[in-house]
Amino acid sequence: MGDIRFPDGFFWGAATAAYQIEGAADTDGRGPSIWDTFSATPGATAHGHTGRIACDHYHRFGDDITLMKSLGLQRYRFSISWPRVQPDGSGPVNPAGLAFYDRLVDGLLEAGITPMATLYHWDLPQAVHNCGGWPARDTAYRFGEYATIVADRLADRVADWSTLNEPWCAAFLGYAAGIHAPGMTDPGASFAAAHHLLLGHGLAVDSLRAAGAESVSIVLNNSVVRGDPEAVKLVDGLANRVFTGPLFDGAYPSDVLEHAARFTDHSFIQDGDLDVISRPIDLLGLNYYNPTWVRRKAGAPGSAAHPGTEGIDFSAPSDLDRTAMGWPIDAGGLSDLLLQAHRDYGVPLAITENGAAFDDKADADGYVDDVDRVAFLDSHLRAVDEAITKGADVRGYLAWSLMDNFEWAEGYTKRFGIVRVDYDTGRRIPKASAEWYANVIRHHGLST
Ligand code: GBH
Repeated sequence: MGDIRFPDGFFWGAATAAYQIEGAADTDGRGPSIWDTFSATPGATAHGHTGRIACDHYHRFGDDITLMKSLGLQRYRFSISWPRVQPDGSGPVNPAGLAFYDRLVDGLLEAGITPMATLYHWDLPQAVHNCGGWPARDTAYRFGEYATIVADRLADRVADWSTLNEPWCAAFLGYAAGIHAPGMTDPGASFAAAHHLLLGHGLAVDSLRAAGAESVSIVLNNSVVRGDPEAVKLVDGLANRVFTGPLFDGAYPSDVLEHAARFTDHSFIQDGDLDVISRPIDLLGLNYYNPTWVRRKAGAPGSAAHPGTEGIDFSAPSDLDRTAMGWPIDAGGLSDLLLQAHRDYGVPLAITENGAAFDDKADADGYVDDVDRVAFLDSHLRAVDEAITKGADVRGYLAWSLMDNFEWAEGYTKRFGIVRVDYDTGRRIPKASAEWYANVIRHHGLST
């Protein structure tokens, strides 16, 4: 094995999301989101943790930009909190909320870091939920309007935009499995939510184009599904094709519609919707953590996040190493993901999240020698290189995450950062993986 160099122009960075890092939940006129409500519900998150303070990035963003610069990050992917910008999710704009993202973007540009903004990373305004949330069609129109507000303000300085982060999680973890906000367990509602997320995406693409955005994308967490062909087809439909069919082919796959008919009459799909949903995009962002294994097994309960999968076993091979989340480690899945997407969608790709939680042990100075995370990132970057060598058009890589943060249902018990956050003091301490990553960026590749 020789040294690995990535293509000219291939970009390097890290990602975060608003609710996971900002804190300042009641500051400067921010309205409540479904994650404020959900995380305050007893039993919903580990130890009842919430994002009310999180990493206090809202007040520390200046130092965080300095940190990013010191690591040599070329790009920073963050999300914008809809309820900070529009506290009720419709009607009046909160000028102080928009001004925060103004300062963040200006600070990034001053530091020479290219901002990549995501409009929605799961923090739906509570007021929009109270009007029906994603299962209600109106939410898509509200999202399109919010997109216009944000794009009109920032698109003169932000070139790279994503509409949604992982609509699968928003729809199926939020409305079918109930493990994410708003905590519903109604499969029919989850299919309606998926459709309205897609419609909202299409409307937001129009908003972004009208404001002059240069590059418009959506971020998906496509599953690499391995196992029995019949089970693979079903789960691939529920995890991937239910989104990529409408987005890239302008139609729902008939097998997915037939399967979902058990839970819904599909009356939420209206004339013209698929034209809006399938507006051309410039880039597909893919988040990768691990593959999904499925096989027929009598009596298996299936996965609540994949409605109608009773009789399918979702367990991964027991010989694989696992992260602190219990997720199996399989770097090869990342090249499979990229090659499948390259073959099927005909659009440039980027890895918009990849990383892992490990059982970090900090020394007395707060330093973490996270050799396991370095090995994880190294093997996954080799998988990206392999996919590129085999022809995939991959434009860049973003590590998840810049820093430890509020890991949704797991609260602060799981750490994904390349930078440690001391939650008592708020101090940021780069881990060994951050130093290693800075070196990868400097060399534009890996040495063997
Ligand atoms: C990403 O989602 C998020 O974008 C980010 O905010 C988060 O912090 C990060 O990953 C780490 O969790 O089939 O029910 O067993 C992760 C996406 C996709 C992880 C589905 C778990 C299996 C769910 N996830 N996956 S299930």
